Amino acid sequence: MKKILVTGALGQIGTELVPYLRKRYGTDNVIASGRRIKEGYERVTETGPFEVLDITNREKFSAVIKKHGVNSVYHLASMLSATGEENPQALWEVNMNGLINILEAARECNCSIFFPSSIAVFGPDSPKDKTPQETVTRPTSIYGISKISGELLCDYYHSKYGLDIRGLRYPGVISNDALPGGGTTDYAVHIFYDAIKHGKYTCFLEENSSIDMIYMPDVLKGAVQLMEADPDKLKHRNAFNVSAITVTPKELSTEIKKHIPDFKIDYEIDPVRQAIADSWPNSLDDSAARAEWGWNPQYDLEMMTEDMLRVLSAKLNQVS
Ligand code: AKB
Repeated sequence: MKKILVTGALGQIGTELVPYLRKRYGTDNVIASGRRIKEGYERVTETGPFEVLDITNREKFSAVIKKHGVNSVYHLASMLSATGEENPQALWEVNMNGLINILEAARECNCSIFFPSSIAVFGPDSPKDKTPQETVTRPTSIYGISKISGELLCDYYHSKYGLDIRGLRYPGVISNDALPGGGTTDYAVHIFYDAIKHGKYTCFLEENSSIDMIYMPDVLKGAVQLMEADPDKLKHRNAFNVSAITVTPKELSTEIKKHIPDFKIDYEIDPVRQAIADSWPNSLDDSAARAEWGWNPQYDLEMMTEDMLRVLSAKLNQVS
């Protein structure tokens, strides 16, 4: 029987992954965890087991794993690219030392691990378009450096200790429940909130900055599909490129305008986030994920935009 621990359960992905996993594997078999209990997140903290857990605390982490008999960890806790540039040392502590703690605890209990990596592993020397699965990486952001180091460390723990560690390189994640915190791709979520609330959005990236995105239902489906995939079919196992939507701020605003004709976008470029975006691929080649475990995202730009506006309009109108 699966006993799953989710770290970072109150983050953008965790808030939706926990209910998804609880529905699939049973409420009591999915233990959510986060650094503190946050108000407004009762849908995660009060609908099943929840542990207050700082991943930099190795002893507490091992104790939680043992207490619940955990045999699989979805390790989502991470600092993102923009906040990482404000405090690189703090990012290293969370992203790298946190990961080592999880790998070590997993080694004791032979847990499987899901480790989300990112398009941030690529850098200015990587091919820009349809960036291949295997190519030059050499990231320049501290976040990207932590993610490529994490990928290598996960591969090492697999080959050295036989741990079953799998993971994806996420592009920007678009969702309508918890907001993303401190990423370069966050514009693609904020634009929807501002379009509905104010009819306009000021974007911190240039209009033609192309970055790949995926919509949350595909994120959830992909993570579980990879973790349930037949290991004999996985040539890579870890760090799969995945993508669904290749888009620029201008193209996204044009799509939103089809639904909100008066919507306006202007630009106030944030040099830190623009430099990060410029160092990342314009688009990814995700053929390895498609071939090895059947990655097949459902949502394209049109479907995602329509769904985001429908769900968020209902939610925001309810609040006001
Ligand atoms: C970020 O923008 O930092 C993240 C990512 C692409 O990993 N959303």
